[in-house]
Amino acid sequence: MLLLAGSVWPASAADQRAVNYDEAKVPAYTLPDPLVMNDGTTVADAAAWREKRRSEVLELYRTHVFGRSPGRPAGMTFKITSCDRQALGGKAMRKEVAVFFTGKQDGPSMSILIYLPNGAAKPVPAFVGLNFGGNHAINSDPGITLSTRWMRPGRAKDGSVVDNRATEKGRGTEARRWPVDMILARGYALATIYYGDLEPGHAEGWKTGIRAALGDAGANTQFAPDAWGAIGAWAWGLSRAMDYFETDGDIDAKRVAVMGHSRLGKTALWAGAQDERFAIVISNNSGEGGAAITRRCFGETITIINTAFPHWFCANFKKYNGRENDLPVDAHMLVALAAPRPVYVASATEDQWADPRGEFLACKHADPVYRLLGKDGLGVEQMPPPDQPVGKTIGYHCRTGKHDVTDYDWRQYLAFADRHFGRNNSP
Ligand code: GTR
Repeated sequence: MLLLAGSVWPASAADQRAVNYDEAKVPAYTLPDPLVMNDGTTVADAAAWREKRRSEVLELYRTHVFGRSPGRPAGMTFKITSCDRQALGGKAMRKEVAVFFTGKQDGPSMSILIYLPNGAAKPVPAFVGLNFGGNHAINSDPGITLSTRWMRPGRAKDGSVVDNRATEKGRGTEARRWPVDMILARGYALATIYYGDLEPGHAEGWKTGIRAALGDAGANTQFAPDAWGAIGAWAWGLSRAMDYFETDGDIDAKRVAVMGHSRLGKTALWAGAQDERFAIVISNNSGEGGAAITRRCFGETITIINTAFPHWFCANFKKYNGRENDLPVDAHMLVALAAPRPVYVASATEDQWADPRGEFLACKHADPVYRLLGKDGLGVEQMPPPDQPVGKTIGYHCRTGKHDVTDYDWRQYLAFADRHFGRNNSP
């Protein structure tokens, strides 16, 4: 299967006919109120959100959408496998850290690639995100270890086909989405992990991923209806990276922003929802199952996503195919699970598949939770024109262009992090 742009990928011709891109045809819907408890009573104050309602919403997401993930494995160990203090022409320290989930070096593991800005006062704040193409794809730095995991077949920069083994040609193929120099120049570290270390990105990927190695896969054929899907597995890996950051004196683990694009944007939202150690949560073009209001049935729908990617969510989520209104949550509640921490949602004008307006509305309807917690939330009522970032503790923009991560997006994330981390280095 070749990697296709996320903006146009309905599962079949029939699904394609069913896709709605007409605002006038968005059905009438009522969103579940994030501030109404399961028993019908209203959340009266910040303490009630923190102590009761937040866990209820999290539990609803676990049961119906992403499934339940295990915690930190007891025997997990870390090993620095490489360190170069003069990487990228002297600009950065590059570290690679192996995380052995069961403590066994031949057991399930992931590799974290970290760049730290040289000359910055330590510990530094950091961005962490999963990548699609292997750590070696995020920069052409020849010092990055080539991934030995399964790779999605694709094309190298010279146009030649890269098969499912990483080769030298794969280096830097995703660099466009990872402006390492810009991030370092602003005084942030960047940490990234290949998502395939946790679970390769295809329907059978779980068999060689951590869900089989650590989860409740049993005979490797059946998952419990609320057991974690692939997104749960990927998000779990981000929390294990956070476990590592807490041990690394170069990184300020209290100032880590988790960021992801597309399916990995859904993953970043879910990681940030479950793990409050992430200080900022950033969703780039996450769309259906991420930041887009699913009840709008605009662009990708639950049926389409569960058909094309049956492995992403828990089995229970399939009950909501074509029954969006019965789902006890919607995307505004996923955004609100970041509260009171800053959360940023980014859309793109040509990414109608991900429903930019639905992503904006999720921010807007998360706003009451932020306000209850004494934060200033989104602070606007209307969706802003393209390329006009808005918001306070909830940030939002809709960039001109396609489903992608661009320097424009990163500039907004850096400025947002600067503001919330009390840094004054915005250009
Ligand atoms: C699309 C999918 C989106 C998005 C994207 C990706 O085709 O429909 O929900 O997640 O793939 O992650 O590549």
